Amino acid sequence: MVMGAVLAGWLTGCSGCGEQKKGEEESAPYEQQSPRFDADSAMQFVADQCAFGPRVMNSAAHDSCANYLANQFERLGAKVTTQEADLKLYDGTKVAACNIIASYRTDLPTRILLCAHWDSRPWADQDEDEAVQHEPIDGANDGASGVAVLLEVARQLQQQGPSVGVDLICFDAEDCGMPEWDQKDADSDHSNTWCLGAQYWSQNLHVKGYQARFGLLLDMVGGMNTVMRKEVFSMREVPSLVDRVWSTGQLLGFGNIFVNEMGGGVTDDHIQVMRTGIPCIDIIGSDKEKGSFSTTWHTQQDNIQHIDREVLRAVGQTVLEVVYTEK
Ligand code: AHN
Ligand code: ZN
Repeated sequence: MVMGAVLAGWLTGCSGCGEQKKGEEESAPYEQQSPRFDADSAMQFVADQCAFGPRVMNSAAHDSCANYLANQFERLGAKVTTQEADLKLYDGTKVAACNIIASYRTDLPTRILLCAHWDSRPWADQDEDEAVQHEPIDGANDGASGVAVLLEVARQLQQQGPSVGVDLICFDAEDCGMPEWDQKDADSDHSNTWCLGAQYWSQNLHVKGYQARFGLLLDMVGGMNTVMRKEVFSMREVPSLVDRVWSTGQLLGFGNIFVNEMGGGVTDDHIQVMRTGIPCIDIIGSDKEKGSFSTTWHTQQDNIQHIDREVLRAVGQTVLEVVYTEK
């Protein structure tokens, strides 16, 4: 079902009246190429991850979830590679990180990269309530949502093989960047304290000389009251890819989510992916009204109760359509 086309037909008065007025050209409705993205299934993948508890570095929940993700992707027919790394947080804390990579059609040299981070933030440093700021968060939106879309995409890739190779990467240790209370010098650049798993991957590719035609990063793609604004670095580096994804979303009827608005610039895993020469954009949710990240961002409110499956659907179906229209 293509909402945009139905609405366009209604506006020109041709829907339901049987016949098209003479001389009036109605553009053919967009014909979806991809299998149907199941938002209920994606929602279950969010719930499964959240059920482990916060997936923060060096926790039992983190290890259990790593096993879960590798097992799920294997069950879904992917070739799974795990990349383990001993990394250090901004304060010197040693952490055992694990990037999880699921590959389809490894026989094909032409590849597309889809990615998201799977760890959750160890601190709710944006929470109004100071008492809970040092507690870890569920990261239902910030973490689990992007990975849930990747898992549902994997389920579809298993059922209908794509005509290009697809690699799904779950990056670890994205979200342990320096918390507010340790940012004593507001001017100094803390950007390298984020995206540690992706930094490691960019310097230790899982396949020697790995390349992909392009990459799509999914971050906070399931929050309530969310829209996708065009991220600054994505627009600066690969505007044609941003245009393609946004216009695909709009053709599928998700113009309410993929809006023609600019957002801010975000220090995110796509910057690390681009260091390898792969053009990569960030599909990142922000608050419809606020213009910045969601009100639940890095708070204890980032839980399953604040996930909207229609946002998961909009992003998931759009990503699938981009994958299945790539020849
Ligand atoms: C910063 O706020 C520096 N980066 C945002 C990247 C991020 C954090 N995405 C999700 N959580
Ligand atoms: Zn975060």
